[in-house]
Amino acid sequence: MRVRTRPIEGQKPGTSGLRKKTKVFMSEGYLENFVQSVFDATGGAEGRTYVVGGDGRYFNDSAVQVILKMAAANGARRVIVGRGGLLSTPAASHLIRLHKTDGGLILSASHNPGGPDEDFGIKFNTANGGPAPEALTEAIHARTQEIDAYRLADEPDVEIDRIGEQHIGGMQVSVIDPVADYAALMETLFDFPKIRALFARGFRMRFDAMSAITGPYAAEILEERLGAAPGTVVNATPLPDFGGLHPDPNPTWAKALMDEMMGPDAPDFGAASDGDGDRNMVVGRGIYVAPSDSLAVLAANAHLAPGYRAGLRGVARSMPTSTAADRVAAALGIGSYETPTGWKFFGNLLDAGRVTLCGEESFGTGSDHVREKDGLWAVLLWLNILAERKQSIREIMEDHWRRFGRNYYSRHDYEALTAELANRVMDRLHGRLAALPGTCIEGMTVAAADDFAYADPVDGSVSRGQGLRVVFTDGSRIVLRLSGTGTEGATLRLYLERCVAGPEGLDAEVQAALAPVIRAAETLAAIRATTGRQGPDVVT
Ligand code: VG1
Ligand code: CO
Repeated sequence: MRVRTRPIEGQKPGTSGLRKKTKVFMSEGYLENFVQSVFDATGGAEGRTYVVGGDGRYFNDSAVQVILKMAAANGARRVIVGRGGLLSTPAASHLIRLHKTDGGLILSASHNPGGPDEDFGIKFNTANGGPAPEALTEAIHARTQEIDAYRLADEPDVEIDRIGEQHIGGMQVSVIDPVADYAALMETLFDFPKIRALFARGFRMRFDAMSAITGPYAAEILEERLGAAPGTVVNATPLPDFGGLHPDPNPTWAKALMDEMMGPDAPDFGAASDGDGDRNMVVGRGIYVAPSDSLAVLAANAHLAPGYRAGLRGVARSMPTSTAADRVAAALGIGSYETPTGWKFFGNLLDAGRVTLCGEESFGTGSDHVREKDGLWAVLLWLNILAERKQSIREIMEDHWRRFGRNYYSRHDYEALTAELANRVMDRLHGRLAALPGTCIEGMTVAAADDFAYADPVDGSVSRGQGLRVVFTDGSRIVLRLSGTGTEGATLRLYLERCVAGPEGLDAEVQAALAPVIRAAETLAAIRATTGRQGPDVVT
C-alpha cells in the first residue's frame, strides 16, 4: 500500500549513516521516510536484492520488519536477513559482496548506547559492500526533503528467528545464520591451525564483546574453531541496551578489560569490539595498543597471515589518525593515502586495488576482504601475527618503535557542548590558520595549517571541511574537528600527535610525552578557555 507522508527535517546522514534518538526513529513515518528515500535515490527497489540486519539494539527487530515490508512493496526480489535480524556491520558487508546484492541496510548506532532513551541508526551500503559515498548520502537527504509517500506491504511479520526461505508477497526473504559466512571468510584469511596451536600451548585471551553483536561471532570463532578456553569471550550475549553501557571499545568504556589486562594475573592478549562489531581495541599484558599503532603494526606484519602473504598494495588512514602507518608504507615501498574521517572514503581506494589495509584512530581497522572496518578481523590478524612471531605484544610494540620510531598519540573529546560554543572554537582556529605557518608555539614551528579537503584520487570527487589541522616542522600535529555521529549537542575532537624518531625516548607516558602539543593546542584553539571546561570528557 501507498502511505502518504511529509518530509521530516534533519534526515541527513553523518559520518556513518543517520543516527538519532531511538524515540525519534520510532516516531511516525521516520524510519519509513528514510528507507523510501534510500530506495528512491538509488533508482527504486524493483527487482533488486538487499542484505538487512543490525546490531540487536532496542527497536532493531521492529525496524527489520518495516524494512522487509517496504522492500516487498517497492518490488524488491529478495532480501537476505540475519537470524533474529542480527548482523555485524562487517558480516553485512561480506554478505552484500558474497551474494552480489544491490546493497544493504544496516541498523546500528555503532558505539552509541542503545535502548528506548538512547540511540538508533540506519546506514545504506552499496553493492561493493561499503557505506554509501557522500554524493549518494546527499541525494538520499535531498529525497527526504521532498518525499510525499512511501510503500509498505500490508502483510504479517516475517519469522526472523527461523532460518530458511519465506515470502512477503512476491519477495523472497532468506533468513540465514549471521555468523557462518563471516567465519568461513576468516578461515580463508588466517592460519587457523597455527592460532589453534597457540591456544593449545596455553596462550590466554580475554575478549570483551560488550554485550553487543560480536559476542556470537567471537564465541564461535575463538572458542569453537580456535580452541580458546571456554569463558574467553565475556559479555557475549547481545543485549538491546548493551547492559546500559556504551559499547565503545576504548580504555574508558572497556574499563573492566583494561583493569584485568593491567592487573597481576593478566592474560596474554585482551580485545574488545563495539556495538556493531566494526571496531576493535587491542591490549597486551600491561600494555595498551593505540589504534594508530595497531594499524602500523598490522601493516608491517600482515604478510605473516596467509591472506596477505603476497604483500600489501598500499595503506590508507583517516587524516586524524597518526602517521605511524605512513612510515611503514614508506619502508615497504607501497602507497599511503590520507582520507577524511569515515569508512566511506576508503571504498574507492579498496575497489581500485590501491590499498589493502585501512585504519582510523577511532579503533577501526580493516582490509579489502570487506568494505567496512572489522573488529574481529583485526583481532584475528593480531593472533596470527602473535602465533607466527612467538613474542608478547609488548615485545612486538617495542620492536616496532625501535624500527620505525614512535608516534605518541591521543584524542581528547569534549562532549555535550552547545553547537554555538563548539562552532566558536572551530571558527576561531579556522580564522587563524592562514597566519600560522612559520610561527613558533611551545618551541615548535608551524609548517602548515589548513582546513582539510580531500580529492578522491579514483573518481576525483572533492570533500571539503574535513577537519582543521596544524602540522609542525618536527612532524607533530594538532587536528580539530566536530563529531558527525552524535545525537545530542556537539562533540569536539582534538587529536594530538608527536613523533619521536628513537632510539631514545620511546617509553614515555603518552600524555606526558604529548604535553607540549597539548599546551600548543590550547594556545591555538582555546577550547578550555572558550568552553569553560577543565579538560576533556574522554581521553583515548
Ligand atoms: C566516529 C569516528 C570515525 C568513525 C565513525 C564511525 O566519527 O571518529 O573515525 O569512522 O565514528 O564509527 P565522528 O564523526 O563521531 O568522529 V562506528 O564504529 O561509530 O560506525
Ligand atoms: Co561501529
